[in-house]
Amino acid sequence: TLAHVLGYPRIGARRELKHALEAYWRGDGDRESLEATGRELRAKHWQAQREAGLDFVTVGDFAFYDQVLDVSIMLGAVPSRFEADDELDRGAVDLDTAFRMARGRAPSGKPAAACEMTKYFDTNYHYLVPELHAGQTFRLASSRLFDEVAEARAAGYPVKAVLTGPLTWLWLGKTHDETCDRLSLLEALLPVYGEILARLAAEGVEWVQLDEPALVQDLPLAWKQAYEAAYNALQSAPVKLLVASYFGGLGDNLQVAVNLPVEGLHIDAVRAPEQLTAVLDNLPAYKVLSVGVIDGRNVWRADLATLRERLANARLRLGERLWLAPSCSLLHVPVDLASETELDAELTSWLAFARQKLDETVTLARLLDGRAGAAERDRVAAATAALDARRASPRLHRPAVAERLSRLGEADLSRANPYPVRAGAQQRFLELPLFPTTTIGSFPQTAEIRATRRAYKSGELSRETYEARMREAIADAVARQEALGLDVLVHGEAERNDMVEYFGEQLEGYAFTRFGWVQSYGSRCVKPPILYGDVTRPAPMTVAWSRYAQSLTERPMKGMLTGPVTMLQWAFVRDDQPRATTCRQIALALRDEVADLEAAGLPIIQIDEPALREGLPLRQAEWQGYLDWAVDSFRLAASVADDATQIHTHMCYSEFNDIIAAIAALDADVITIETSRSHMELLDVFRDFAYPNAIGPGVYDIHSPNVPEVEWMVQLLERAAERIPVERLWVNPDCGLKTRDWPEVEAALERMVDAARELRQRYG
Ligand code: THG
Ligand code: ZN
Repeated sequence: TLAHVLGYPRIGARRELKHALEAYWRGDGDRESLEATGRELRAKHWQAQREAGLDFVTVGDFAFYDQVLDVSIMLGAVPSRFEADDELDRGAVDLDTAFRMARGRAPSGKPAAACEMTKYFDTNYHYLVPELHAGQTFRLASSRLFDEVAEARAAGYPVKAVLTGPLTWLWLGKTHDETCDRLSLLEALLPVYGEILARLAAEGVEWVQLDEPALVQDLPLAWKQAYEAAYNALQSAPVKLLVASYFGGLGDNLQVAVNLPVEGLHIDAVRAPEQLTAVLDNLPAYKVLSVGVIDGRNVWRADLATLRERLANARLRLGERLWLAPSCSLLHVPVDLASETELDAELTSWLAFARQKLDETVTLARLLDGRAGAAERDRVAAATAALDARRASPRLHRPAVAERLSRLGEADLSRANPYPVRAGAQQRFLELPLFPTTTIGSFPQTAEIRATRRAYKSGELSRETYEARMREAIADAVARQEALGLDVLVHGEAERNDMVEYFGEQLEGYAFTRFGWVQSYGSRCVKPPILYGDVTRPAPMTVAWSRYAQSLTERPMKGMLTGPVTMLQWAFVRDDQPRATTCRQIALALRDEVADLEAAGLPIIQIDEPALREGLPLRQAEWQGYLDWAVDSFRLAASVADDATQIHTHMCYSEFNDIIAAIAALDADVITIETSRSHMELLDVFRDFAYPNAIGPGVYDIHSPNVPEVEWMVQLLERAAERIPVERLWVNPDCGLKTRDWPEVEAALERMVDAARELRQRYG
């Protein structure tokens, strides 16, 4: 049984890639030292794979920014606004072009619209969306992959190359012109894929993995047929192809997938264990089946003894044609558990990060082959003992939590009165003008604020000094907002590292790591907390900061919380109970925080749910089940508030069409959303649905450093007013401001307040 991985994390155990990239972008380090860091990281990762005993090293999973972007570049799919004059002549696209596409710079150095970035399937990883247009041509425009193959071969490693397959690459792309169907570009694309495969063969590669996770989604008929046609066209390539599906089951695409004219298929047997039998029953006799059995999306240690039993039949039926791997690329888990010297020993024994998952994969392969020695047997025994201990651990269960959940009824999920009644009570108390102005919550995280937090965490700064400094930052933010004339203020979140990690650190049932970074996009990483046990809130989490902020002003202050779905979605979640149950537990903890904020005198409480939409299952048939518990969880957290307390929520994606009913069912009094880039056309769905509550459509794009014009924002709000009654419109930026700096924030907000005043005159 051959053991391999679909991909390995590339940031490095100490985020070496992040540091090298940011140094290069700052101008502190040349291209050669960046390339050297890349080579060192690849060498380390291949060595880890071989040390663990994998049969191949995987080449092509490395990328300086994003692996989908690298495929776009290899295919020559570079939008013209990024193309340097001499690039076409040179024939190869430069790494700096890739960075310009990702970061939004023209070759001249002037700003250019960056390529759109969006979530990769249902992960928290963002890829750069391929920009497609009618009549597009493709060409082999980068030799990076071949160079990396040569690098691995020179080091003596057996190589399996990987890149995104042609259908999934098109599936992930977007055309801006409605008349252009992405699929129409396939014919032009395939010859370049053919060329890539031939070049890989010439470099001595036997196996090429083509990632096709689109196979686990609902595909239109034309796409299913295109799979067949595309792989027929690639059949003559002088390499063996392994088509990799992951993140779910093949479902109605199973026949298409098993019958593709390729030498191997990878399936995800973690998310969809039930499909193993069906695939075995349908797999042509010549084909390799790579079974993804080690969880590539979570951090729990694998139950090797149980997996061995589950796979015995597959081994019997497939013999040498069975391969083993983690379910998907290990990009989505932290690098190495061995770095976590401060995590308690018991919890550590329940976990496996990328490096440990290599060992698990190899051990299982050896067990199935009957070539397990003492080392493998020890590993199995250790895993069994740790998992038995985990199941029996009193740290997992807090009976009071289950009991409290079981006592909840419908009444606990609803506010006392419907929105119109609440809105009246709130207005009597808040006395806000028409078109009230506010911001989303965070203000610039200055270098000083970050340094203060680091110094406090490392013990250099006392708690008293730290808290005093944070109070200064809050007072500063409040003073600036008063001077700007904003109507509803925020404290600015200086004390928060990340909107999920901050709460995770204060809740029981969560653990957090020191080096458990996972790439989010480019050089940016997040450190998802590990949700291992029943969730409780030992003490209020935000009340002291919010109360202090409110004490500084007569104007209403918003208390700021991260919602239960986002807390779940951006964490590594326990796998021993339904996610819905875990989400409700988080919601209960937040419910207590809402009650405490209200009691502390905060008249408005915002519960952010930016991850609500990305939590949608990859198959539409499962959407409603998810939305039901997701909405219930939000309502459970929010509905403890009095009628007169105004509940806000914020979401920062822009596709509401699919889920507008669920958004309305949240029953937040005010929702702030990202709309500026669509010229308010996104509000059409709210109008058509007759969305009943108040909306703050973002009036400027905070991702751009440009300061918006007053007249521009006035026009946007007039367009909004054509769709939403003015009594229910708010005025705000389209997202939090923590990544910006103060001068541009103040300049933009000043104009935003002017725009609101102008509108009050027109509509007042
Ligand atoms: N938190 C978490 N997940 C997220 C976001 C978040 N996913 C979606 C979106 N926001 C991703 N955006 C970012 C933006 C900035 C950073 C990470 C993800 C970032 N990270 C710091 C870095 O890499 O240097 C580390 C942060 C820290 O010091 O804790 O800047 O907001 N969970
Ligand atoms: Zn946002």
